[in-house]
Amino acid sequence: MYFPTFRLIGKVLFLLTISTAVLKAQKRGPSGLTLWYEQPSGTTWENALPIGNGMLGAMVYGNVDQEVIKLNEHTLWSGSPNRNDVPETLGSLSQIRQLIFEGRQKEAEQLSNQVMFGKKSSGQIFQPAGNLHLKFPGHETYQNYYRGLDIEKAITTTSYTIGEVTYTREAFAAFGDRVLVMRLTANKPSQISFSASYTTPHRSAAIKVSAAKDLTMQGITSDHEGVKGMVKYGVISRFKNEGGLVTLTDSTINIKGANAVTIYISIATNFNNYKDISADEHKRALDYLNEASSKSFSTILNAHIPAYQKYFNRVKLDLGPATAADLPTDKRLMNFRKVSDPQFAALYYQFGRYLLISSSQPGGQPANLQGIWNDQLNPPWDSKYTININAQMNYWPAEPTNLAELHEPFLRMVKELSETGTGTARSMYGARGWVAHHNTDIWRITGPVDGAFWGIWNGGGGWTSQHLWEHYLYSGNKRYLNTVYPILKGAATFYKDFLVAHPKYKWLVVNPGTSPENAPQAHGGSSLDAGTTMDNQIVFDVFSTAIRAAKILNKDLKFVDSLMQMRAQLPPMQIGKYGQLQEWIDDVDSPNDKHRHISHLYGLFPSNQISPYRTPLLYDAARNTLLQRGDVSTGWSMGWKVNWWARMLDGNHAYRLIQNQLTPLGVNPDGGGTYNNLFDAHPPFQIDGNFGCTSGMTEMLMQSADGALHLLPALPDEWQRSGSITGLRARGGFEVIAMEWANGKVLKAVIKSTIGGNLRIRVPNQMKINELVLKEAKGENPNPFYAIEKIPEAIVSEKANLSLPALKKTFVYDIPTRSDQFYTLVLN
Ligand code: FUC
Repeated sequence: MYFPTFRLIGKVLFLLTISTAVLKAQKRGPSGLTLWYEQPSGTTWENALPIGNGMLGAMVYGNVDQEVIKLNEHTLWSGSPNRNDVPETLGSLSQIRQLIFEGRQKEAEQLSNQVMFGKKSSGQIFQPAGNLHLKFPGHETYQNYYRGLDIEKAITTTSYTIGEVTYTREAFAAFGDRVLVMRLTANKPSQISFSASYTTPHRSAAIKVSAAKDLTMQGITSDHEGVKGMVKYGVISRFKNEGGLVTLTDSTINIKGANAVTIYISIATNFNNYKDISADEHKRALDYLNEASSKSFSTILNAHIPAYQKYFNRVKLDLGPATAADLPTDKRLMNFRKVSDPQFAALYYQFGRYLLISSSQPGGQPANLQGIWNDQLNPPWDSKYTININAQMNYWPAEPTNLAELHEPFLRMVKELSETGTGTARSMYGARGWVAHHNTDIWRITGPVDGAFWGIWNGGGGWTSQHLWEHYLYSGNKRYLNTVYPILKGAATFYKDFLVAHPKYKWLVVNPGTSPENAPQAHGGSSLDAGTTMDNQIVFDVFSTAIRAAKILNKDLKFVDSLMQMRAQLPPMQIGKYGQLQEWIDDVDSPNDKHRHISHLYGLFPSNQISPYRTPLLYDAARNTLLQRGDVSTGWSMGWKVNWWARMLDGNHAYRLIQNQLTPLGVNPDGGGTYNNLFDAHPPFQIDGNFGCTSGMTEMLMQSADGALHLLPALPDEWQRSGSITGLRARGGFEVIAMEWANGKVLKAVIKSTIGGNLRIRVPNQMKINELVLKEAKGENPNPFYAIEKIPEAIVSEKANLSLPALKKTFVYDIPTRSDQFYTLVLN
């Protein structure tokens, strides 16, 4: 029998299946690297999709009849050049120190609050530029809605259908041009009709349509905490219509019946640098606009994609199958902690890299607490730079995920802090060198902010300065080291002058200090102390890097001697009665303390003072501390924990943290999570959690801080089966061009040496090179980039119950390398 209708139905079904598959594939991008949704953002900022080119940022809502694009520019900050040093501190310094040494921390805190705080600005605010609105009459009802952010191309798309017409909007922050661009099209002619206007949360801004038919907005940023707002900004949007009619009012641009429209948005300020705001913002914005708008949409887009991909494509990550890629991103997020979706973890990883590329470009400002995206006049913590963890965390992925150039804005900020911080060290503490406390802003303030509990901590300079050293360790560029050496020396000089002998222990300690934002019960709820573990670890690193840099550059040998002598008098790390790494100089930690900051594990990550191979007791104590503090916490805290568990070589625990972090906000009781647009939730949104997790995932796959280039140090069961990564960078100028694994074993690793030297590699299985089975290496790695300072023996409480770690067998090989050569290792 022959049933033609059945065959027809079959054919239609077949075609339908094919076209749905094609549509789905289009939605999620060819490699699944698209965030996409089936509904508009509505009024929720954390639903909108971020675009940015380091100088400009925008959140695209994808709302259908009332589109909104929230605009940012990297230098648009409240206030003006100012300093917040408190010279009155010097007169009370010895009294504050004395009180702390006597165990009267609360009194020391009260005195510090009187003397040091409440007089000066606690830092200025990263402020928004305003909003561009596009109103589409008659678009209230629609079908086939889609919006997505393709992070392989750095472009957002919104599309929907009304009747027979499919409308598409594409938007991106141009790499190569200094504008945001949006293009509106339809699949039928003469369909694009809308009116465009601005709104702004700023109190006063002049909005008008200019003689050149541009939509313009000019304003000035806020006064804040006694500092006059003097950053002037201009926003200029130009509308290029293809067909149709343009009419204008004083403050709106109306377009009717166009075939397509391209919108160019330019934003600029008068900011030149932290001391100089004398530029002409309007001329700047107009120059950028004229330059860009002379080019077509496709010309700008064709330049944009390769300029962006120059960074993005350096790392490709495959963690396993895209089992759930057909689901929209918010649904995948909802499911992630319950199902296996390794490709979602890879998407999140790459989203972290996308965010860094989009919010931190050479010549621009460093990524702030929200990257470059903020729509509020008074955002949480001013969206500024908190340098007792958060700003540093933003830059953890920069070197290993092959975005070293994007470290530049942060490194330049450290240089500028060393300039302003010299005055702070002198006037507040009578010390040479430079210092920064726990916050800074675009004006590079280095004085204390908020209150003694948080702000008296003075390790911000020491810690941020270590990024300069790390940048050198990855590149091996001696000329660069020479240029930053004075900053490293200055950070060490500050501590040389500032350290005092502890009357009870005789060690040299930072006083006053804190262990950021935490306080033991035993100190009456005060955070102030002398010789906290984190402060000791930071000073140890600051001295060690200054010593090593000076030796490499063959300079300041007397200075080196004095630092070595002082370093030997720093407190060693201590292990307390609960088997924990002590946070304080006395054994006063509580095993029930769940505080989000675990500052004393700075020594485990980002530093390398605690190691499973070199310091097993400290390693066990750090593990106990991590277990006592628990997993779920604020977003960034969980991001840091991914890195710590990776350094613990415990991939499964690190993975649990990723699951906790990749949980919709509100599900973790008392903890953060992730918003629909994959922004990390403290809550509120803080970008550090995104960057921290991307860094942590890198540490799970590769580490290079502990004497070797370690492949697959902490691979969780979830990613064991098979996977690959390309382009990671390791210390000593090595690049892991490609690595493939299966069943937890490294199948193949191609490593490029850029500067030569011994490649010591640590792997979970035996490997061979050129058919030669490698011999296991012994002793210290002779490569100077892998040299590690000897850590003083820990002091261990008699009550501490410690167990030496049972480490998985690894294989360690030495391969002598030459610069610009490739080395291929394969599974034996
Ligand atoms: C530190 C943290 C807070 C927050 C703020 C920006 O003060 O303790 O949790 O992340 O920075």
